Amino acid sequence: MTSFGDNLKTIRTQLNMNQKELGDRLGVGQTTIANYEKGVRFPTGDLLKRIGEVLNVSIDQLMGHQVVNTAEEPVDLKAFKEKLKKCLIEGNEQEALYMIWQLNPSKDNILIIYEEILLKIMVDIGEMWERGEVNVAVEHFATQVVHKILSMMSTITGEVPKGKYSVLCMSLNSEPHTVGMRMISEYFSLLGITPYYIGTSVPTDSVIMMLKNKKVNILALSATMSYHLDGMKNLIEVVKRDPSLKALKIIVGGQAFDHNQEIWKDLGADGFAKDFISLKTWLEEEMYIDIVKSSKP
Ligand code: B12
Repeated sequence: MTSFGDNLKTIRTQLNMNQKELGDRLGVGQTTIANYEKGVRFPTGDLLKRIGEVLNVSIDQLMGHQVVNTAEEPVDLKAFKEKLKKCLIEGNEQEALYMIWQLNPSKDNILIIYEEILLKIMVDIGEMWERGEVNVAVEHFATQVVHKILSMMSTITGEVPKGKYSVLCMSLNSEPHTVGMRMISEYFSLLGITPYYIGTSVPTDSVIMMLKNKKVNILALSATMSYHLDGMKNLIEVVKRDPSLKALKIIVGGQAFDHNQEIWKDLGADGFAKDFISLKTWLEEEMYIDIVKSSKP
């Protein structure tokens, strides 16, 4: 199988089209095309489809595939997950993105992709790391590709009606585990709640400023390692003490709560959710947000 970048270059030059001409047709710069051809970037969402249309070739030809399964065929989830995991472990980012793209991510299958595929792959990789079968570099690589997949999915799941609520999403202190919070933030977006995802290691005064400037309604905090729970408690205390943030609600989650799900109460939070569905229930039952009206999942 030849790479996407090589195929793009071959097909483009066969058509006597230079990088700028192709970029103009697609509404992107010449350097973007150059980066695709060098294999340092990969087109997300509709762009891959549009490249195929402009060059008059199928996506399979662009990807160098001879035979592919289409998303209309039922997907064997277990086999799919294993194949995708292999791509992540072997460093095959392009193939990984393409596999997800082929699933046609939509509001109807997004939770399956999150929970049955991406989450399970990350848990498997964690177990492989524990057994010494993969090293930290592989774990980091897989994480970065999952972040890319999440970005790609958010561009192709389609327009979601924007509601009046917004949420600031972050992990605590130097918590390096960010995929869970990122996924949850994408999920908020699908529910029509505008997310501001700010990652990890953000100083408290910047967090407070953003909560105020963006008039955020919900603060979502994630911790995986239990030693970040103290930091979570401190941040919650500061936020709750601020009179201008009285209406703000705080929801917490992450693997740090796996051993004792009740500790969120001691932290001063307004709620805890262990996964996507319990988050949706909390939003509906505690925040009285009418999710059904605004979006599908
Ligand atoms: C990738 C990874 C890393 C990467 C993180 C990169 C990144 N940018 O994320 C790196 C390599 C940096 C890393 C480092 C470490 N890791 Co690590 N890591 C993982 C791994 C393999 C995957 C994590 C992941 O992405 N999971 C998938 C996501 C989707 O799941 P999730 O985070 O649980 O999120 C879900 C829910 O929890 C919930 N949720 C999460 N946040 C929130 C927030 C809200 C508001 C809500 C409502 C819900 C919610 O929603 C999500 C969807 O259901 C896990 C294995 C595992 N079982 O998860 C180990 C794991 C978490 N790591 C572990 C360890 C021990 C470490 C290290 C301490 C290793 C070391 N000795 O150095 C360091 C941490 C050092 C530090 N500074 O704290 C252990 C933790 C065990 C524990 N609890 O004590 C695990 C479980 C591996 C293992 N089996 O031992 N790790």
